[in-house]
Amino acid sequence: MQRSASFEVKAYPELWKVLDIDIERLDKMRMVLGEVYEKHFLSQENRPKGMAYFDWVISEIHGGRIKEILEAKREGRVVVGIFCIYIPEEIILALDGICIGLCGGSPGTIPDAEKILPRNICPMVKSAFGFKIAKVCPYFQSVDFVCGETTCDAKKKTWEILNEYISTYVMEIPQMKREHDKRLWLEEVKLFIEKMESLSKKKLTLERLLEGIKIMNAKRKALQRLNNLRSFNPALISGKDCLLIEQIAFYDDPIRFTKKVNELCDELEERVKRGEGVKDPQALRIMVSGTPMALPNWKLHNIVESLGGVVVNEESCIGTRYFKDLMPEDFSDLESALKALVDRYMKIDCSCFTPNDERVEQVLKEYRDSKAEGIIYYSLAFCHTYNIEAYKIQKACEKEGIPFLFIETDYSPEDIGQIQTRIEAFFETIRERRR
Ligand code: BJ8
Repeated sequence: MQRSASFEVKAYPELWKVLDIDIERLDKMRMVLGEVYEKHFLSQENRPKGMAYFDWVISEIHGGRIKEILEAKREGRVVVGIFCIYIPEEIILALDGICIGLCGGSPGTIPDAEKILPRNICPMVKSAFGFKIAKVCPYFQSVDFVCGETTCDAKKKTWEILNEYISTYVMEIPQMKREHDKRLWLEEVKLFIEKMESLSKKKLTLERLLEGIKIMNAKRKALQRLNNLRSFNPALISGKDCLLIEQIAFYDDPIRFTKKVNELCDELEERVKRGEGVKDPQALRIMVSGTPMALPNWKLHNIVESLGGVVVNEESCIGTRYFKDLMPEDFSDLESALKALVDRYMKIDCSCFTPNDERVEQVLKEYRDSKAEGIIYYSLAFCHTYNIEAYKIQKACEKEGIPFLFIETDYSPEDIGQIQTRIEAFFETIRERRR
């Protein structure tokens, strides 16, 4: 193994061998991750002490958590890889399963994917697919199956090819929210339950489902609590650290994760009392809205915060869209619990739906709640639905007098300079309004 940076993402060559990983390549990737992490995260001043746990998760990302997952598999638990927050985690947990987010946020595996997939599709899809075919993701190598969905064309057609590498189940997500779309989604949820029941050899009961609901509600409440604390000025925690936590939410054990997020929130509440923060009270407060940023995509946050701003909210699936809605916890029968679950998931305002007007309202609400001073709309290249929906969000922002900047980008570092220049000009506009 090569010498590592002083922040070490630990190597697990023996474990990687068992998982049929390209060891040499993953070893190089973990070195790069360690260096980038040290540079962008550990260099921040006055970070809350509670971030030490999340640093530890990153240091163990290629092994520690994998060991836990493999141990759980030995106990008969089913491990499911997902790419979308529409996949009902409550059901996976209710049947004792483990849910792992596999969206790709690294440019490193895109050339692998482009040997098979077209170049002009979403980088998130290419990155994830590349991780599988290059055998450099211990999570992809550990899951029992992956559950894809039909949210966008890039994903939907990629699943057909991904199935050649790993068992790929697909849930059909309706693209409208009429009553018969909800019925279709309920049927899809029931088919998914059958799939999980046959693999786990367990039967879904109301009691089990309530357990899953309670775990997810607690996790989502902790993330809501953290997000609410971002409305204070001076900022108690950087946007980068919050994004990192939102990304880790898709890998970590949910009960431990919830406990650690709540401990961090306790610490941040103490900071409120002391009036202590991590940024200058004059730092420009920016809300990000749009496509999800999967680990280790920290590009936009790095730029915003290196220019003296602070990101105070992510209206995104790796962000508020994941945790804004909870489930009721009182049901008398399984069928009504499943109907409520369908209603809860149908509130997710992904741009793959038409119409999707509730997202406009949600963006404005989050802007007000986070006390942001401007919105950066972030769209991954070739994500047509988010890209097109920017028009409506921009129009609503103009009507409300909210400074708005649209950025379409991918994972390559090539446009960083150009994005920096545009954000600097955007900051100037916001400063003008302050004067
Ligand atoms: S509920 S946002 S997680 S689909 S992969 S749609 S970025 S082109 S991720 Fe998503 Fe579910 Fe919707 Fe959320 Fe666009 Fe890329 Fe498609 Fe994407």
